[in-house]
Amino acid sequence: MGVLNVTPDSFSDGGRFVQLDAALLHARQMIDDGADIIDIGGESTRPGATPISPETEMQRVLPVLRALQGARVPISVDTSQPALMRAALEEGASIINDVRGFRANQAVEAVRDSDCGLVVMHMRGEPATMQRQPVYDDVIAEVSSWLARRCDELALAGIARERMVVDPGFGFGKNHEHNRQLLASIGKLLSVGQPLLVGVSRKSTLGEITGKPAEQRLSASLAAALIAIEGGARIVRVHDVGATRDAIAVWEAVQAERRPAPR
Ligand code: 7PJ
Repeated sequence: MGVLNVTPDSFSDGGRFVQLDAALLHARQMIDDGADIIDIGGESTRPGATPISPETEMQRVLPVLRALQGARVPISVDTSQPALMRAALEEGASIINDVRGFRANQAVEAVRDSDCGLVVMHMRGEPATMQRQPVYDDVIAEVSSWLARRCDELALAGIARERMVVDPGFGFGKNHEHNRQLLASIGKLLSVGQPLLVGVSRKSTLGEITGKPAEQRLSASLAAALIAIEGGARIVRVHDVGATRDAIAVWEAVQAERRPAPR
């Protein structure tokens, strides 16, 4: 899943893709580089980010989505706003990726009667405050049981489980130690029973480990993506699609040798 930020203040692309043309060029490049999904986001959810109005978010996302109609790959929209979810589905989006797990009033209704995929992410708190000393007894158990319960609730509300993917939400109400613990035990999230999506690309935890700023976290992001995949993640949400494709190709080639030969 290639990240297409259309936020002027998104931390790693620094607002370079606000312009529609630039966004489209970037999306096409990611598709050429082998992205299977493009994830368009118009709300900055970086720690400490101030909320934006639903109108602003729609104005950022919808023109890009419209221009990507007919793309070879499914388009995902990264939003928590029910109005944008509805509009995006009308404009042909295939997936709604909600960092708040469809908890907003009317979010479930907005997606229920379509057949879109849902990315159900765990976040503790809100972006403005979520990094103020989050506390967990056992981060993997708590995130895992929250995701399982949220999927149960969504299923009860009438959404087929086949439509749901879960995501522990790296950096969303988690400190660096929590993020490392989550990545170390990522496979335990498979017990939720839904495919797993992981987004660690360029995140600050990788900066903490390597001492590098966001634009120099490619190698760290590749290492983290491979750890996630080895642990069982089915989708990785990344900025650097071509490089991640190559890293995965090496892993897959080796993985093929690990399988017992058919007899
Ligand atoms: C994630 C996301 C993530 C999902 C962002 C960033 C911050 N959606 N949207 N998972 N992160 N599903 O790209 O660093 O980890 S925005």
